[in-house]
Amino acid sequence: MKAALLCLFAALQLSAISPEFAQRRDKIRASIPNGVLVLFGAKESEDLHEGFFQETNFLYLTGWEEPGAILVITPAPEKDEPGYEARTQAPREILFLPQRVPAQEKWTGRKLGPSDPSAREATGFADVLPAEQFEAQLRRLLEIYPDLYALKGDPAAGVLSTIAPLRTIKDATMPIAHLRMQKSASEIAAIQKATDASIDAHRAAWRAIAPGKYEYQIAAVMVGTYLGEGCRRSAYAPIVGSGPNSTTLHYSRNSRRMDAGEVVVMDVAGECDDYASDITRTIPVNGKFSGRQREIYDVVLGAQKAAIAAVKPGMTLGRTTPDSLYKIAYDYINTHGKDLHGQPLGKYFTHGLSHDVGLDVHDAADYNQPLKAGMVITVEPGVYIPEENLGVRIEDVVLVTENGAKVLSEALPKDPDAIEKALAQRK
Ligand SMILES: [Mn+2]
Repeated sequence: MKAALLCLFAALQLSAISPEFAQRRDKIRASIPNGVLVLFGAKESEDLHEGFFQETNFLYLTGWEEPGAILVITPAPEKDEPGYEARTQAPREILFLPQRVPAQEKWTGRKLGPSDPSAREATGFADVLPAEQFEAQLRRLLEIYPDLYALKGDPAAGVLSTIAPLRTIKDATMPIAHLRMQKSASEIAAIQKATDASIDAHRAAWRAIAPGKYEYQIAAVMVGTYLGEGCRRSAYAPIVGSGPNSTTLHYSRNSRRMDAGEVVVMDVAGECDDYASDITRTIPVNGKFSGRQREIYDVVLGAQKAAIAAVKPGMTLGRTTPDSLYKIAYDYINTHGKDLHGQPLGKYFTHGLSHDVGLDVHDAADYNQPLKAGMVITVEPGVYIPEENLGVRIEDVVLVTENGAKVLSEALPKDPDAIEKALAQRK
């Protein structure tokens, strides 16, 4: 049954020739009036820690997963604009591919070259040219279009100021982010696949956890689970923080021995078919929350439930924006429970409530924009009290719908009784 499901999901992964990528390029065209958009794909790296992974904006617009490519897009010409005739004749999009390097291919495999007869069919681009023609083609297009768009901060984009030193380079990050924020059905399916594999990882961790075990042993079980289900890598460095480490937000050494009486925060998820998930649970190492641990846990859970109940189009993620989900969670935490000095707990909620999730775990986003149906965000309040060696974070992946929220990670229990019940079933 499970194998059949995995096959079904694998079939959902889009290849470059899916019309969805061409549709995304059509949409971005409307955001670059008078300009040429240039995006550089990732290059093959000498760093052996990871295999090749495409730059995510490039991947979003092309689906192309081979190194060293360059994407150029021009806007659709509008009648009455200057140079209309020349603009109608310019290509709307070009994919530049590097020439094949047989010596390199011995190491990392056969690539598609620009003169390969199947280049157009395999990429979904009508114009596929050799990368060495990029400069000449760009210069030609810049005679027709005054503006140049690229990703600000991309080191590869530095070459653009050499080719066109007098052009102002406009930042394409936000126009692309506005598209990336709105997930399609196939993107939501990929996030769900990553989420389901990550839920299995958390369940496996719960079975493995016991006083005397080390954090890395739990991390190993979790990573092994989602890699075994077809995820290609972790969506971020796994965080397994017990006792005092539960209060460090991005603790990732995972080197400590866990003891009875402590909680362990597990913020661990996989990336499958290029899409991330992001899930956190906090559980008692010995299977039972202490009274104080449960007190703090219930505050965080109450805040998370209040924020999820309020998710709907129009709400915001900022700390001070109107209709803020963060404020709902913060106010709940600050009015429930106390620290050891009788002070409210708001000051122990030391990070944001939410971020977008997609190709990147902290996905491209414009946090000044209110939520819309089709966005996928986390809801992850936390309370971290170093003085008590007690940190609690609960994080779910949530799809914004027209009517509210669909919690994609709902199948993983978070009610404290349900967690204790699951832990009681360990051998
Ligand atoms: Mn997160």
